[in-house]
Amino acid sequence: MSANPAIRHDWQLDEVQALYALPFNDLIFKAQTVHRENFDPNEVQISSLLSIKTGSCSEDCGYCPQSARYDSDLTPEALMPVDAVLKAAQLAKDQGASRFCMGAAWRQPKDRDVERVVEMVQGVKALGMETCVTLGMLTDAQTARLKEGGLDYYNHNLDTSEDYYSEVITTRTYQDRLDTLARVRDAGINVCCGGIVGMGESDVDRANLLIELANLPKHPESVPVNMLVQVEGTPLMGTESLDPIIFIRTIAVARIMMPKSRVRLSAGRNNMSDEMQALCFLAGANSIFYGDKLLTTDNPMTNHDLALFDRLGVYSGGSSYA
Ligand code: SAM
Ligand code: DTB
Ligand code: SF4
Repeated sequence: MSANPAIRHDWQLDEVQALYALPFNDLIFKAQTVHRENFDPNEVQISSLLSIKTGSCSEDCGYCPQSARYDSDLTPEALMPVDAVLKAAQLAKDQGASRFCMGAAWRQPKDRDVERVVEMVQGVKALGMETCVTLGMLTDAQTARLKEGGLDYYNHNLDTSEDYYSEVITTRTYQDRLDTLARVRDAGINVCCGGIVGMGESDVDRANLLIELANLPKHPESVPVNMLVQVEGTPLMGTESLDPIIFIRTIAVARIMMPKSRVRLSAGRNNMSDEMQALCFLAGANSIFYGDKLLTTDNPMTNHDLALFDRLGVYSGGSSYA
């Protein structure tokens, strides 16, 4: 348990529901107050994503265009060569990203894949950027190898509540995800863990996802909050879209529950207005995925994001865990 009483790991459903139910202005005020106590309120950290291995994934995640089981219009690509990855990282750096996140469509990597990823991590670090990878489930030895290779962050999402999880994914369990997260944490790698909303889950599921995240032994240093990107061919295509106000409330509640974590406004920004994103920053989001592409789907153009930052007086900054 943390020595800081503001950092809690004992959140209960009724109190999280009470936060969600606050009048919007009261909730945003509370979240912004917590935000200002812990961060520079006008600073947003920016991470760029690259899909280093695309498609043909054996898992059945119902939201994901990269699953081999669904007929999305995607061209699979083998693991990229290291030099091509470093070129993309340099471009992301030149555009202003401080962290480079490399994602692979694997259930779990092979040991030889991890060796190639370690080369990528070392090359990206040499460019002066922070590194993050998301490769699926890991063994103890693979986790240790990534730590030894200098990896800064590992992204592995819980995606939704434990109850709703089996509606979305059947090929690996919630416990599998918790086990990987524990391995990453125990190896001393920073944890990036969040979820997706807008998958047809209930209010209780959203509250329970945030409870799972906040009640981990240590809060994830980064918490990506993704709005489902609906992709043709995936089972979740056609899901009723989530009220944007509930999305903003989710950001605010995450900020209150995990006061020192970077809350990242993640997938789905391409379908959000500038005004909605401004409200997300007001609610405590202080990180984005930046660059014209997420992994396989579109993200806002970099010049649009830079113009938005300018209009909001927001600047990009460091990513240290307060
Ligand atoms: N294959 C690895 C895994 O699943 O752990 C790493 C890559 S996977 C694409 C990383 C995360 O992207 C998923 O856990 C999910 O949260 C998010 N994601 C994937 N497709 C998405 C979509 N259509 N909309 C929103 N988030 C999505
Ligand atoms: C995360 O939480 N969101 C990112 C990153 N971690 C790897 C991925 C979003 C993917 C959106 C769908 C796509 O572009 O394929
Ligand atoms: Fe595979 Fe990851 Fe997509 Fe699931 S989310 S299908 S594990 S790439």
